[in-house]
Amino acid sequence: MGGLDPAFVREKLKVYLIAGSKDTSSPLPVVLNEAIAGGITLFQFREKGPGAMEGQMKEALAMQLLKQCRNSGVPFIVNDDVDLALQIDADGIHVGQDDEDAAEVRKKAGKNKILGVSVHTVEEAYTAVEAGADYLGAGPIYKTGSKDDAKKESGPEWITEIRRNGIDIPVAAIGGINAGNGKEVIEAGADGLSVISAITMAPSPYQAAVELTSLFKDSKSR
Ligand code: TZP
Ligand code: MG
Repeated sequence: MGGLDPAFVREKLKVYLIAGSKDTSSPLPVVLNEAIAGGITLFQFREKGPGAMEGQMKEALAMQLLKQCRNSGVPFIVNDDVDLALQIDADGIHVGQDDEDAAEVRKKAGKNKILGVSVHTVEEAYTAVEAGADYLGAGPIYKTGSKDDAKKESGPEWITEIRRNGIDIPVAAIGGINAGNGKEVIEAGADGLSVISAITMAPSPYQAAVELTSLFKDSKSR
């Protein structure tokens, strides 16, 4: 288990926007502001893909987004880049199975940063819990156009399977999730919905965030 109160993490995972500068057509800070106004509860900076920013440009954008998040009480997570996360004192780090080992990241980050780990098998899930993850990222649940090397979609059954195996830590579902299918994912046992395109490609990121938020008002979330 991670270092943070699971109830706190569960609350924060609900509407979890993930984005980098290549995921939006308007500037990312503009989209983030709208999404924050619409009620997102967590943000992950995931600067990936062809033309992604690096070095000082990446750090400057991260600082700007971090400031927006801090001003509105939305925790700020950095994807994969542990050095950047520590450098700017982000609220957390998310790593995949091909990134730095989660137990190492936990050691470097200390107890107070949120640590998320992507998992695709029950074995990986147990290992992530053991490594000190605060939450698991589970997906792709549905087909996604936002990740080139995404595995085949699992359906909400993957969430059910995690729960059936007695893994009770907070889980954020990811991959092809939107306001139309999010409810069944919550009902399968997910604590939160991680989305890229449902918000970044929406005609109104504000409205998209409002609709995702509303799913938690009448769902049987845990
Ligand atoms: N990991 C698994 S699917 C995915 C990531 C980062 C992309 C999710 O993007 P979208 O647009 O919400 O399907
Ligand atoms: Mg990764």
